[in-house]
Amino acid sequence: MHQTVYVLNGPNLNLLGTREPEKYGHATLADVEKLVRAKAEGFGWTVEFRQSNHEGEIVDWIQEAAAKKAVGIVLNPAGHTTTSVAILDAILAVKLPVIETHITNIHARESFRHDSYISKGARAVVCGFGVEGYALAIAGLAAMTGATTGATTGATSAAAGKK
Ligand code: CA2
Repeated sequence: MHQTVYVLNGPNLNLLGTREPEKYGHATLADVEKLVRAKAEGFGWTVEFRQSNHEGEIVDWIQEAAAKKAVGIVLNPAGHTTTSVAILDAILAVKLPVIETHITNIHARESFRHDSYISKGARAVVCGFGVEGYALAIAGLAAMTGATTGATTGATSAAAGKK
């Protein structure tokens, strides 16, 4: 059965590619979704890709990911990064591996962006690689959960003589 990775995006990331391209690049969130699906497919994973401007909705999705036994979560908490005890508490409660991902290098930006609450619960952090960071986060999650490439379908696994 396919495992699922949740890729969750916080406030204003729906604007990606349409505003401030000098900071966030020209790729849209739909482009990021395509990139993530292609990367995750290589590990035999399906993707729940979502964006919300509402903190509580992100908390609900983190709990949903655990209830559905997701393999892990790639999370760009955006503007909630340095404020959200609620998202941190959800991460700590569910015990799923969370890869905190930022498009920009938050440490090279204003000091108020540096001290992430989310990092206190995340298993790893990716930042500064542009939207390619999402694909790196998927690859990192695969490495830490022992997923292998090539196991894309039951048919190919069966052909290789595996269960
Ligand atoms: O670098 C990142 O991915 C951030 O999480 C982006 C957040 C920012 O608050 C964090 O410090 C770093 C901002 C997301 C807003 O997204 C926009 C995208 C395009 C245009 C305007 C906003």
